[in-house]
Amino acid sequence: MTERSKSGLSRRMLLGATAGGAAVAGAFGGRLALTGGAIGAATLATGASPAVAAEGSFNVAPGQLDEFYGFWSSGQTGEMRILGIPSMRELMRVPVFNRCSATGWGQTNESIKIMTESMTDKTREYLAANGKKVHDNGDLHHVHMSFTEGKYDGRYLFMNDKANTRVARVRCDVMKADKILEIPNAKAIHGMRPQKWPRTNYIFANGEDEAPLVNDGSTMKDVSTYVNVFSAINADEMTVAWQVMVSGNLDNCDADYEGKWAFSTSYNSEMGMTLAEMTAAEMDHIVVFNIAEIEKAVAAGEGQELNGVRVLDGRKEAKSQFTRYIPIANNPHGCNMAPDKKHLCIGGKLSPTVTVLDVTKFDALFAGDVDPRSPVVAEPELGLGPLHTAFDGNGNAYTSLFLDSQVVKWNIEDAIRAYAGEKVDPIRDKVDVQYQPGHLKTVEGETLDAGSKWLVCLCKFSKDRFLNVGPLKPENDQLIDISGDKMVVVHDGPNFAEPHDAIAVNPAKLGNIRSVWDRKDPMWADARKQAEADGVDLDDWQDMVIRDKDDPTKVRVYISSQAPEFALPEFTVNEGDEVTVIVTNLDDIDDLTHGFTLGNHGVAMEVGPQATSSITFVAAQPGVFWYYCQWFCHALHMEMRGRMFVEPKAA
Ligand code: K7E
Ligand code: CUA
Ligand code: CA
Repeated sequence: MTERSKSGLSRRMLLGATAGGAAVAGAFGGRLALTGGAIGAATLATGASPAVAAEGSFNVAPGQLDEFYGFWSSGQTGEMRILGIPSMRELMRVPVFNRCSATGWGQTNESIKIMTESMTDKTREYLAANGKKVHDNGDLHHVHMSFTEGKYDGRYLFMNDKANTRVARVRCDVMKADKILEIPNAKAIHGMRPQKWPRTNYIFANGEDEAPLVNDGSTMKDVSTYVNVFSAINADEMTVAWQVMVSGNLDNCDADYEGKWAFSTSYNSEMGMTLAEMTAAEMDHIVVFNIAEIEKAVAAGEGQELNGVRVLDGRKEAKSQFTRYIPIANNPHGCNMAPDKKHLCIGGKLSPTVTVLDVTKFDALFAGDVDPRSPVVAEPELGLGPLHTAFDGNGNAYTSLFLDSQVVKWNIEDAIRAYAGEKVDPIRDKVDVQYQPGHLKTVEGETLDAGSKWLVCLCKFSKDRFLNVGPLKPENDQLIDISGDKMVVVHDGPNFAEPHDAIAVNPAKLGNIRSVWDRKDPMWADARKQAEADGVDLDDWQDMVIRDKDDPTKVRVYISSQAPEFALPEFTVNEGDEVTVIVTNLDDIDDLTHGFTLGNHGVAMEVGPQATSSITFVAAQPGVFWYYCQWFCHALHMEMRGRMFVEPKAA
């Protein structure tokens, strides 16, 4: 029955096979098969029928606004999404690591600058060798907001790209990315969290894949030369502040409420290269990073400088004051700091437990020779495949059970009492979700403002929940009402590949969101400088074509737009010219976006109210080409168009 892979471990075992046998499957007791109809049957049997679901209440009628913002990752789509909670309506998509047909992200000069200015030289050379400027993809797992004193402050959102080892920042005032940083030395940024206290000075970023630190081919198969790298990013400047080498890979991370620690889970303390090797040990670990000790060493110039970054050695054998390793049952995943400022919850994944650590006991770990497990204050057995944990404001935790396809609500203090030997059951409730949940989030649950009304649960499989759309199915982001004693699933939200994580934020924290751009926005500072050099006033009516004095094959076309007209109904260039079209939207009305699409040239961009956007291409084909505004802006939007004439080269 089981499909054995080369490693001898079957995929179905890890996903919860019905057949036992191997140690892993045995540990799970494998209740649900992923394939076949077992999930649906199990769910019906436990009574999650539509009648039950209808008990939960939420109603966001047409025209009504949602209570909360949801900021969603999109995994391999590479963008950030904004949803409304509780309606789960998708409000906006914000391209970040991906390229976007609608907005021209990855095409406009402004976005290319953001995507490339903090790229390593190696990547720039690699892309150039492949005829590209930017990567076409990203894998965005985690979106988190900047903090001030343990609470969201509405300034920025930060997010990782596992695929190309990047961290990006999105400005909350305009909901556009303004910095994309490629992290040198590390590989595959996965877990990523902002420092919570006193403010987000750092973004902590885990390197998931291990590799030689100087990865130039001089050593490749000798695994003993591999390291994993933990990075701290200066969140204001979006530069790498420092890095620490660690033993074992790094999965998820979080930070405390005192600004003293960061911590990361490691599922591969074995430093294994195959599945069997990565799951071989009884225990893996979490790594605790001592921020003050690291900062001191960085200031003193300890360690080595590599690709412009100070790298310290925090590996086990280095026995440094930078790190401590706390053994945790095999292959942990989630890493979530509770809003009680004290407890850190580690999802067991292959173990049915969540390990609760008291972070106030971490000082002792660094002070002397104590049992590395001494900060463990509870280890409740919650169900199969615990991944991530969310928190409400009342001392309860909510853990996703991947294999059981459930969310379990449990009480942290009761779990601590049970661990100390008292006869209490910390589990308060369990609810079936559809199916195989990963991250889950309460409103502002990773902050001191944790809410107790909604829980969003991001399920990896939707299976039978929606009309069949072909072999590729949507994910299922479910909304759970947690305001009562019983959790109630109240909404299914199909979602495209592939939300890993989300946060929910009170709109009161986002009072700075603009509807119209500031004409002086730094986003198009380069275009403004160029316009000044060209004697063009970027804030006034523009309808000029300027040929570069030094390089006559370069042409700049300045076009202002005001609904429903482009200032230039036509312009002429020569075949082979490098043309830069700079469009400024002079409309200053809420919701009045224009666009510029040039027919048969693959050229398109969004130009928001009061914004300037520019795009550069080579006019390689002679003839007449229409450009048009692709954003419906006016009753005469169709008429908002013009012609580019490309004069043929003299034969
Ligand atoms: Cu946050 Cu999906 Cu990258 Cu867990 S990870 S599920
Ligand atoms: Cu301007 Cu459509
Ligand atoms: Ca392991």
